Amino acid sequence: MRKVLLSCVLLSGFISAGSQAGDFTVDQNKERFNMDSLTVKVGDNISFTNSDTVKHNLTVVTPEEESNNLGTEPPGAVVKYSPPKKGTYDIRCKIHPTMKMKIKVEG
Ligand SMILES: [Cu+2]
Repeated sequence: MRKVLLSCVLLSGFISAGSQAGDFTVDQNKERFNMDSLTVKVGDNISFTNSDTVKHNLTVVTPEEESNNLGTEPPGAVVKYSPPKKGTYDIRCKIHPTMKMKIKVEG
């Protein structure tokens, strides 16, 4: 009986730790990302903040080369993205072609 209870406690601890998504923030300022690359896990949440005085328009290119336009982002806006699977994602701005960064997603 005690053994069963212990394994339930261990299992529930494992499940809650496993489902805890991380939160990351990438800033855009002076038409640049504040980092070249970021490593996250599947299901983590990434917030792209626009600290610029101009608008941006982020596009996520998935490991399968699919393009997801995250829409126009006015100054002060926050756009969120959560990568659905592992692999390397390219983040670009449709307005500023020099803005590029990579997100590496681990399983
Ligand atoms: Cu931009």
